[in-house]
Amino acid sequence: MNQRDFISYCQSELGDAYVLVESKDQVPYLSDWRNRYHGKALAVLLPKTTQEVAKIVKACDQALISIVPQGGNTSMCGAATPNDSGQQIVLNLKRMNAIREINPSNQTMVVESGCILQTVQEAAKTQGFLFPLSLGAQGSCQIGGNLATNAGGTNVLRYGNARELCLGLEVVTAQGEILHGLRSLRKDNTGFDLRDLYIGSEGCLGIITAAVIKLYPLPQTKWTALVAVPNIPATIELLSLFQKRTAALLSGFEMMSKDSLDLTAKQFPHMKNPLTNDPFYTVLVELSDHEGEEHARNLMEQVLEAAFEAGIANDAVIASNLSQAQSFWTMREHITMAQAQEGANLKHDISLPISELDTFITETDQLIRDQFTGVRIINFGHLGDGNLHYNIAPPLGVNASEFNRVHEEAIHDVVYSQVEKHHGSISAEHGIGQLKLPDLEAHRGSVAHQLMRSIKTALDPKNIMNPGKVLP
Ligand code: FAD
Ligand code: 2HG
Ligand code: ZN
Repeated sequence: MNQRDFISYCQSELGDAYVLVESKDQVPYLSDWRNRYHGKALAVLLPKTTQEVAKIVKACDQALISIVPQGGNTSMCGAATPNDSGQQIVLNLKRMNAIREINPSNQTMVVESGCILQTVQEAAKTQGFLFPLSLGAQGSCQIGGNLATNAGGTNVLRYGNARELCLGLEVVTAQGEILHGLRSLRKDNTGFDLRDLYIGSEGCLGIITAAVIKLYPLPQTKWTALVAVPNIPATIELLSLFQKRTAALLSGFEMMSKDSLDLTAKQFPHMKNPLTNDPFYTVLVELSDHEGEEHARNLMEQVLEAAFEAGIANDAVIASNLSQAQSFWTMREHITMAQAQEGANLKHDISLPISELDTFITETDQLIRDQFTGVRIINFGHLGDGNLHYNIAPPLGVNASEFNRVHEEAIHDVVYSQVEKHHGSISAEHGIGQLKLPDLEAHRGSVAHQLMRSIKTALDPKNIMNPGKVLP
């Protein structure tokens, strides 16, 4: 099948309206969220059913056309952007957005991969359930993209990341076969775990078309506080204190440095930190509870009191209503938007053993400040998971693209060697995509890298699934 026959075939299978071949129609699908990568596509395809996806993949397999699966296109590492050859197709799942089933007694939901995360959360809520995956991009990212990246977010310390929230998958393999794995089982040791292979595979092994996801009882109350903390050791002690005293009630523990909140207030002046005296670090703590209002509120007050006594907190404000709690979260989630508005920046989505966080930050801050005078370290993240977003913005007044062109590699080298030294990961939750592809082998080691390669070759021998991402 040549390319022209391929396009005609897609048009006959999907309908002309869902095969975008004009450049003007393709624009939203060809660049990444951070505007770092720009590609071209033979066509952007918008299938509606699993059978349509299977037919397209079979045709791609025959015609040797490579496929870039795409969800909400919110990847932070260029994972869903085609290359600039114009020979790849983008297969965007947004029309596959049905909620196939909500099963209250099994506490599961079957969703198609193109469902927007927020829609999934809302559908669960209407039945009295919580779907806990929660991230700043939830209004546009899709559940298929979340599973393909094993997304994390702000609820991981209580409920786990996307992998832990998924029981089964329906996948179209690289040969266009349908793997019917929508099993709603909490125990299932029947051979190798295929589901876990596809989760986190960033579109390089197959296309996730539907998933069985786990639901949880909706908490009756949530209490949210902002806490001023003098330094990182105090932040870690505060985390331990909350873990000991509130156990499973602790559902959020986010850290924001002074510089990250200053930047957010600069770009969004109505999002000022309500804590006065410019704390060095501000922690957002959330407790989720299934008992009456008083229970978690009392716990929050008691733990904060203990924290003041121990000298690990200087100040705190407990949200008095839902809208104030929401404003705390909005401020936290706008750090990324503030950075984007300020200009291009260098991101490091890293994780470390919590016991290493203090030395990592002290040493790395020093190294970066010594070697790159005037840069701004925008450090924030999911501290409860040991996950930092250790981002570097150029010095004020300096052209960002020029600065990054000259210094990007050297800055990554400093941060990533520190990550190695402290036994961390160079990608906690955003994935590898094309951004971190050159760093993966050195980081994971040649044996792990070769095993990944063997898996890729076994499942996608013609290398048509998202080539150029994750593995070279
Ligand atoms: P896309 O960006 O479209 O694709 C991502 C990868 O998945 C690509 O490799 C793509 O090929 C593959 N893919 C997509 N759909 C499928 C499918 N159906 N089958 C197979 N492969 C597929 N991430 C976090 O983990 N935690 C956060 O807190 C977080 N916050 C964010 C905040 C903002 C403001 C933004 C812009 C991004 C954030 N992200 C975060 C990153 C991003 O939102 C997540 O990686 C998300 O899971 C990607 O979903 P998506 O639907 O946009 O996928
Ligand atoms: C978050 O936690 C996201 O807000 C984005 O993972 C992080 O902008 C970033 O670096
Ligand atoms: Zn994050």
